[in-house]
Formats: sequence, structure tokens, C-alpha cells
Amino acid sequence: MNEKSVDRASLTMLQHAAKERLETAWDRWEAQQPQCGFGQLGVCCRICNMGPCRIDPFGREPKRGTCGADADTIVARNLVRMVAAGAAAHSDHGRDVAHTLILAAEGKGGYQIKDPAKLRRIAAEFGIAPNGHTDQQIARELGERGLAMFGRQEGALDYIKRAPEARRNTWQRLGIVPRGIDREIVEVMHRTNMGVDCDYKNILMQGFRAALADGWGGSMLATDFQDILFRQPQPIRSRVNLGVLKKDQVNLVVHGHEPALSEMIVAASRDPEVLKLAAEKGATGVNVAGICCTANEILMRHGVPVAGNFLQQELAIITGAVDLMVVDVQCVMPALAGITNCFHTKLVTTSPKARMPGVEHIQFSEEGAYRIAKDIVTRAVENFVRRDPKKVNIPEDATDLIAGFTTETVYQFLGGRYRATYRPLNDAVMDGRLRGAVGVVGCNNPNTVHDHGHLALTKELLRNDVLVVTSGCSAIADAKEGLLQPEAAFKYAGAGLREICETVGIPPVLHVGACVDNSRILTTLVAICDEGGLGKDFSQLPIAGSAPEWMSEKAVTIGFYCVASGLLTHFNTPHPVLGSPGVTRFITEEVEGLLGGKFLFEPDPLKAAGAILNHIDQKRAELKLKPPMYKPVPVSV
Ligand code: NFS
Ligand code: SF4
Repeated sequence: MNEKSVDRASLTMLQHAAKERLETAWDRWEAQQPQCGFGQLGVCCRICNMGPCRIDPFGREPKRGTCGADADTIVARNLVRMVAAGAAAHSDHGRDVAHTLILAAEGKGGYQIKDPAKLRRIAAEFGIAPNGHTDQQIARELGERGLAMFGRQEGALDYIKRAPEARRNTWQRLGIVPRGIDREIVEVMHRTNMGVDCDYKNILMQGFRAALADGWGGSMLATDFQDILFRQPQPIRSRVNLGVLKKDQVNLVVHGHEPALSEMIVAASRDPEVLKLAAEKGATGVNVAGICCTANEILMRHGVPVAGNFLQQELAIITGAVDLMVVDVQCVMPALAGITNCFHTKLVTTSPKARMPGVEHIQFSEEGAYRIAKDIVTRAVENFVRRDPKKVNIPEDATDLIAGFTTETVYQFLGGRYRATYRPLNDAVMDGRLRGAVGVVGCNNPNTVHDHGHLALTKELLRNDVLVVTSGCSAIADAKEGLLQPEAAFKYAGAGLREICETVGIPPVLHVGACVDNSRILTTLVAICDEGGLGKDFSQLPIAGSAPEWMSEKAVTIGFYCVASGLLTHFNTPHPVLGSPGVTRFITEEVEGLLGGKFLFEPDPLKAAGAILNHIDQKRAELKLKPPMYKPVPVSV
């Protein structure tokens, strides 16, 4: 396959871009070929000024850097620095949410506690006595406890006690229980500084610890606290793909990650004053659409349509129909500044952590949230009149979807509101109706056909009666293909999975949110273990994780906490580790003996699905479960 994407809307826009000589990430990726082999193999070190040093990957000289570091040390250090960066990104997001919760408790910034039930539930988990306290008082204390998790020095993060006992014991034995979120990230940076840790296994174990501080720390906190502030998602209908942009309305695209901003943009877009102004400018309304994870956040809670996933951010601009794109942090391509200059589109940065030269910056602060959001939406409306109809080219493609499944709503779906239980799910796995479950998550990357990895892998799992849960840009890929509709079960699912989807009324692929919401997958696994019958630890379950088109350091961190939580974790292209046979062997083989999980690198999505199914079957055999009840359905296109 030499197409750039399997998504028709994206291909339409890429053709248009080529005709208009507009450059995209695909062009720049091609211009980078051949990419640096030392970088790909991870054997380039720039950690000190006696370097940069590089190790010959074919075992010739030089075998060591100036300081004497070998390929194993260099590769391990580079890799865990990726983990630290990813953990920092997710967790800094979590920190801002904790701050916002405190502001909500103080009645500042227009934020409210929209889910007091969840507030009280989480507060109880943190040991905060609810009696006689107002929601505000509880929220303040919980917010402060959340912030304290970042600076904590000793002991274990509060959320660690959610994990199954066997898992906690494993972490304890290996000395990788995360103490404080910031502390573990700092320790990665210290240990990988010139002349500190040079035992690659010891370095990697700290990488696992920092990743756990994300999955069972920063990300979990972000998810829980966002649910408290913006309410817990419920299954909700919406639409996805570039066709959600509207010719006759003001199109405002929100891109990035933090719902503190996007929630307020959605609210401001419904402000009567804004709508009146839009009508005066000749627009029939204000259409907010999302890109990347911020899209998933407002999709799950408000049904706001999704314009596309990571590789579609430039394509959205190329439709010529976006009046304003507002960005905050993470996965925002610097190229946006250039491409928006070719159109009337106004680009606005909002985070003090993420500015772009020559781009207007309207600094967002939680304290002035609504006012700032309204200012941004007003600018979008004012820019509508500058849109050039001759340049507007919106693809028709838009697909219906259902999103917004959480650990809690799956309970309700399976057992009904009054008899909430994971029993039916566990029973289905035990009697072989359901073969297992896999989390397919992560990014897009022009190094592989856009969306193809997500879709091919997911469909192969579905026809083999494997339930798929998804988040981030993978969820958006699935949504575009129609996999997030209950009807998809008839087209793609094996007989057992189809029966379950039909009975319960769910799609065969469950959208659980943004990438920080991969923590929802962890808490769901806790519920499955607690329900009983499938083993007492995650590493016993017939499950796996996969990032078939990964790009971000955050994906590496997620992979690390999945492996540390006991999961077989598939990545299509390897981490930059192949220059070190030691590190490669450790993370793809030996670590299984320690943590029960390991990495699997396999570029072909169908082969990857095969390996995942083998793993699932092996876990089923170890649990002495019945063989799968049905044969897989034939391949569907
Ligand atoms: Ni996740 Fe979200 Fe997408 Fe990858 Fe980026 S948006 S945090 S990192 S590219 S899935
Ligand atoms: Fe070279 Fe060692 Fe310095 Fe790295 S830390 S740049 S291998 S001298």
C-alpha cells in the first residue's frame, strides 16, 4: 500500500493540498528520508559536551562514548528520558486540573463541581471524611491532596492502593512503587545525567517507576478530577471527520489537550451575545469541532463533533473553512503557523507553556476562563466574514459515533443501574463467548499509512471475538470508520462479541476518552479482577494493549505503565532501542519474568493481531478457561 491514508476525507484534502502546493507533515516526513540511522537505533548520545557520541550499530569501533558509556547505557538513558517527558506532559496536565478543582471550590473562574457524587466517592478513597462538609470544602481538600501527590517524597502515591494486591507486591519487591509524581521524573533526569546510572536494567526500572507515576498518578488524577469538574461522561452520540465543518456557520476548531480551556470555549460558543453577533455576520451558528485529545474530552461530555485526529490538523485548515483554531498544549504541530497564513484562518495560542513565533497569544488563565473563552469565540465570529468562499473545500465525509464509556458506565450497561456488576463481562470471557479484550490506543504517524494500523488491527481483533477499548487518536480513527456504532457489531464482530453487543446495546469498540483516560482502562481492569474468576492480577487476564501508529513520547510512557501493570503491549515501530541488544532483549523478553508484561514490536497490524491472539489464548489456557465458543467470522473490508 503506498497511499498516505485510508481515510477518504484525508485523501481528498491531500490531493487538494498537492494541487495547491500546500505542504503537510507527509511532505516534510518524505523530505527527512533517509532518517538518521543512529537516531532510529537510539545509539546517539548528546548528554554531555564530550559528545555527541555515537556507537557503531554493527559492533565495530567505536563501541563506547568518550566517557565509556556503551550502547546499552546510551539506549536505556535515551529511552527513559522519553518516558520522563511523556509522564511530565500527562502529569502537568493533571496538576492544572487539580489547581482548577481548587479554584472551583473557591468559586473562581466560572468552574463548578458538576459531579458531586464522584467528588465524594474519590474523596472517600483519599480518606477525606465527607460528613458535615460542603462540596466546596471537600473539593478544596481533595484538590490539595491531588497537588501534594506531585511533590510527595516518600511512601506511595495514593492511587497505588487501587491496584490489585499481587501487583502492588510485585512493584514493592522490585522497588518501583512511585513515591511522588515529580520526584520520579526528576530521578530519571538525575540518573541519566552524565556519569550517574550506567546499569541499563537499573535505568529501565526507574523508567517503569516514572511511567507508573503517570498511569497510576498524573493521568489517573487528571481523569478523576476532570470528571468531578466537568462531570463523568455518559455514552453520547456525535459525528466525526472533516465533514463536520459547516459552510454556513462559524467554524472554531479546538486542538490540544486540556478541557479547562475547551469546556469554556464550548460554553462561550452558546452565549446569546456570541450567537447574536454570528447572525449579524451572516452565519447560521457557531460550530465548535475538536482535533486530538481535547476533541475527545468535549466529545465525551458534550457531544461536540470531532474534525479529525493528529494527522488531520493541517488538513482541517486546508478546508479553508476554519475561522479560528485555538490550541493549548501537546501534539500541536509548529507547522500550523505557516499553513494558517495561506488562509483566512486565525490561529491563537493560549498556554504560557506553548507559544508560537508570530502567532497571536491570548493567555488563558483558569481565573478568567469564561471571559477569555468568550473573547476567543468572538474573534472566530468576527473572522467569519474574511472567509474566501473560493478557497472553501470541505470533504463530505462525516460518520456517526457513540463515545463516552467509563469504568462506571460499563458497570451500568452490563448489570443495569441497580445491579451494577462486571459479572456478565467476566462470565462472557470465562465461557468463551468473549475471547479477551484489548486496548488499542495512541497516535498517527506519517511513517505508516494514516489510520490503517488502528483499523486493520482493531477489525482483526473484533472478528476474533475480542472486545476493543480505545482512546486518543486511535478512537478517532475507529469513529471515522463507523466502528463506534452498535451496528458495527453486525459487520465486524465475531458471533460471541456480536451477541454481547446486541444484548447490551454497545458498539464492539468502546471509546473511553483522551490519552490520559487510559487510566480508565486500568480502573476497569481492577473491577474485572475484583469481580473474580479471571485471576487476581492483570498479568493473568486475557488482555493486551497496542499503539499501532505511535508518535509521541507520551505513547512510550503509556506503553511503559502498561508493561509495568502486567500487559503484553504492542507498538508497530520499535522504540529507538534496536542499537542495544541488551535493552531490546530486556523490554521484549526478560522483563516479563519480573513484571508479567513485555513489549512486542510488529509493523504488520495483522501479524500483531495474531501475536496478541496467541497471547490471549495462552492466558486463557493458564486460567483453564473454556476454548473460544465461536470460530472467527471471515474477513470483512
Ligand atoms: Ni495521545 Fe492526545 Fe493523538 Fe498521540 Fe497526541 S493527541 S495524548 S499523543 S497524537 S494519541
Ligand atoms: Fe558521550 Fe558519555 Fe557524554 Fe554521552 S555522556 S555524550 S556517551 S561522553
